[in-house]
Amino acid sequence: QSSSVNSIVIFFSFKIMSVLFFHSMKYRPEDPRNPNNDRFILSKKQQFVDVATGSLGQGLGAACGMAYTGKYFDKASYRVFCLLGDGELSEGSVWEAMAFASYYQLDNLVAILDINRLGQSDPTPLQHHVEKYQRRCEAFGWHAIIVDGHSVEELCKVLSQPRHQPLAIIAKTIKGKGIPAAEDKMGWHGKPLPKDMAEGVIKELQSRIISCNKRLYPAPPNDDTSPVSLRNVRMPSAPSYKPGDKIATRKAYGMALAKLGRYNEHVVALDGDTKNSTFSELFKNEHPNRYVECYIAEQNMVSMAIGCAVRDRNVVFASTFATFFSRAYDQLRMAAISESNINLCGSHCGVSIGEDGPSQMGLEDLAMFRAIPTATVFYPSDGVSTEKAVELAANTKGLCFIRTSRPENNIIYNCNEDFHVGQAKVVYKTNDDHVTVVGAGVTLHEALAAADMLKKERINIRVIDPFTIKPLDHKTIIDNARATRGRIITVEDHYYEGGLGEAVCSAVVNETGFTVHRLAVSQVPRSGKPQELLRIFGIDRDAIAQAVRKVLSSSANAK
Ligand SMILES: Cc1ncc(C[n+]2csc(CCOP(=O)(O)OP(=O)(O)O)c2C)c(N)n1
Ligand SMILES: *[C@@H]1O[C@H](CO)[C@@H](O)[C@H](O)[C@H]1NC(C)=O
Ligand SMILES: *[C@@H]1O[C@H](CO)[C@@H](O)[C@H](O)[C@H]1NC(C)=O
Repeated sequence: QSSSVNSIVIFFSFKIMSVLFFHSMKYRPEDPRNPNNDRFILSKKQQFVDVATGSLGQGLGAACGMAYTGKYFDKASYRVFCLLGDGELSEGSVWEAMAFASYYQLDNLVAILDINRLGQSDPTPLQHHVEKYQRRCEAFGWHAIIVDGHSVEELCKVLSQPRHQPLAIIAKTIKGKGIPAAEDKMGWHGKPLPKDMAEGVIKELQSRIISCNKRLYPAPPNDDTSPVSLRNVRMPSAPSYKPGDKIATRKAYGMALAKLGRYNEHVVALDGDTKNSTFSELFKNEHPNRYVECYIAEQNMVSMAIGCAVRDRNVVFASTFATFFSRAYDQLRMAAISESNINLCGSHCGVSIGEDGPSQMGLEDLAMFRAIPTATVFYPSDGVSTEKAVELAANTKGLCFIRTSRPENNIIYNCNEDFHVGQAKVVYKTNDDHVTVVGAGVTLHEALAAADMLKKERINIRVIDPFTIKPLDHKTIIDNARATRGRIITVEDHYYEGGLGEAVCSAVVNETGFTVHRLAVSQVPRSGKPQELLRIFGIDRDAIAQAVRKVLSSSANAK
């Protein structure tokens, strides 16, 4: 039963798929992931080959990543074919990808638009007006050809043409063709045919297969894609910061990425017109051929990253302001489903960016990335740990997010300090501490300043830098907090929901006698000076010192 249902679903794009797989594509059928093979992306639903689809509108962006890699990084002859539905052409992300492909002249990319007139609950807005699709594609810089999507001859012919531009094949089709009861009719989307109807259709299909005794073999690909090894992408030397140096972690990110790229030729960087804010421009300056400007199209940038990382061709780092990854959250969620290995750097986190105001502040990004099962979330607090985060991210599977800050802060670590994913650092301690404070990024520095202030009042606190928020080092936090009678204060430049404080709460949920007091941003902020905003939102040194005093006086009262 289930195999017959699959056959019928495939049947809807039967001719297009057959022509691609038995006429146009070059590949080794016994080795589907061979780097020389042409790529195929079934954007219009179903899990297939390199990237998971199903959330519509994302396939062409991933296809752009594969085509860009083929043309500019691998410099190989494989081609990329992407089959799209007409329903998903209402997604803006498709048109971000269309603009990208023509700007970068991805002449190794073919998009086949299956114009079957029907979506899920309604006909598509343009129905069968194929000439309107053609004009749109042409306006985006593509060569666009209309064909009868049920004509094998027409499909073969158009797919054989030489190309100098990305090619859009606008295939006019009838949804459910060959099944009289379902042909061109609403109400059949995603539904299996009833058993008797399915049997009839399968019989009809089989009769056609039997009548053809010619065997079809795909053409083998050219073996012109060099093997790549992405194992052990290392920095050849330790960071070279000096105690007393001040640097913003966003700048340390750019310096670290440029350094990593110096010794590893498959490291590539993407950015969305923010390179002089995220400092990915330091990578671009040194490695211009391995930098891809994705312009202000963050959804496409994330899909591009996924496409570039496919088949382990590149170690990809994509950067923008942390907050702008929120508009690509669906792409990030799908990256997890695709088991994609991509690295993202979000700069300008929190209110500490200052004057640029709330629209530019990343205040939800920890919540967003923590919720993704395959994600590792780095939140480095100085130049040394940022460089280590970049190196670790390059070697960590899944989706890695590095959260960077705008203000300049002191170097706090020794250059030979060892860092690991899931390993926190105790950055300040005495043998008589009363409260454990967990901070990261700018708030770690505020916590250190609070420790100095409180020392004058003879109150000692312990300060912990989690380094990774996910996975969080439960053991270090619990062991140290136990030494401060279970008293914990968390302080973060992020909204309360889903951030550092909630991560620490869930780490200690089973401990008895622990209390967690959280400091975070509770309202939509405004523009202001960084230090002013830290004070107004209660996450600066004074707020931390005050919280420590309060925790101590309330536990004294409780006795
Ligand atoms: C979604 C998003 N991505 C990136 C940015 C960062 N950013 C702010 S202004 C700007 C350039 C905008 O250029 P344009 O639209 O031409 O504006 P104009 O030159 O007229 O100021 C960028 C990339 C942003 N604010 N929003
Ligand atoms: C980025 O570069 C542009 C062009 O040189 C400049 O106008 C802009 O101020 C720079 N932005 C930042 C944040 O430095
Ligand atoms: C808390 O205890 C429950 C029940 O034993 C366990 O499943 C869970 O993993 C524990 N959580 C943590 C964070 O230790």
